[in-house]
Amino acid sequence: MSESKQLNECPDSSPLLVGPFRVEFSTPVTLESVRMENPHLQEGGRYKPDDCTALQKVAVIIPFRNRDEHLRFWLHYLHPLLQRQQLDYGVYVINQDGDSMFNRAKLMNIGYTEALKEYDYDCFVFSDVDIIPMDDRNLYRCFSQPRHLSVSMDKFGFKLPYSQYFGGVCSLSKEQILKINGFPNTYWGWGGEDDDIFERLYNRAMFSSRPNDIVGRFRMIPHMRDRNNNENDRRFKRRAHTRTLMDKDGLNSLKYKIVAKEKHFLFTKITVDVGEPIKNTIK
Ligand code: BGN
Repeated sequence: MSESKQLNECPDSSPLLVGPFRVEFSTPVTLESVRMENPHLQEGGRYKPDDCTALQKVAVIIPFRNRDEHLRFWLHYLHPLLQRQQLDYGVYVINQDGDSMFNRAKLMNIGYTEALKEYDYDCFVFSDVDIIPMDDRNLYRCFSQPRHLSVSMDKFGFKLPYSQYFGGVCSLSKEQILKINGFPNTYWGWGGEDDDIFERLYNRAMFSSRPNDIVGRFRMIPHMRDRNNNENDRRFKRRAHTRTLMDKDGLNSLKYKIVAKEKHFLFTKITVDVGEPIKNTIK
């Protein structure tokens, strides 16, 4: 048997990048068409370049519930982009089961934990399902500081809504995630969990690195607020306690049940029971 040939490391800057590209949501896409466009993927939405060794092993984690149409657009734009970036990557859709209030940050913790059971990932990109980059020079990988990628979104007039904003798409290495005990499990409903993560970083002497506002452009797929993702009216009080709660509320207190694990061609879908908010934890 011939030995597998020794590959060189991929270059720091991929020769396959095209820069800005057009993003639109008026032509629907199907899973079949996306599959045809991405013949080099492996089952479960996995890929690695075959002519060089990728610089990082990246798990892309998408907190999810009932957004199949958005997911199709996401897969249509992101699979080709991630391949042009020459990453060794896998796409994990973490699907919240049932109708309880949505818990984005807990789904992120679960995605981190479950992806690591499958492969030795060293970098984690967390992305909302409805946020699509417009420039492939915005690298979906990790940096010496945690990174906020979605800095210039159409819905905010292509600028940051505020300087500490950390929502949308971000990347953290395994080490960076462990330093902050992962993400909070106790933000149910819309808002505040991204600010909690920013505060965790600050408390561990890290900051958010960012691309510039040209490379960092994104489009959001227009939609109505989901059912059971109401504004969390406890978020301000909870956020005020991040510094003292971050060592207790995170990866070390994470509890969930796996309901189903499906390997689709374009992604791995993990459906989880995240439980329900405990009443009156913080008044
Ligand atoms: C902010 C929300 C973020 C959200 C952005 C953008 C809060 C503060 C809670 C302490 N933060 O206002 O969670 O990502 O808007 O929509 O509500």
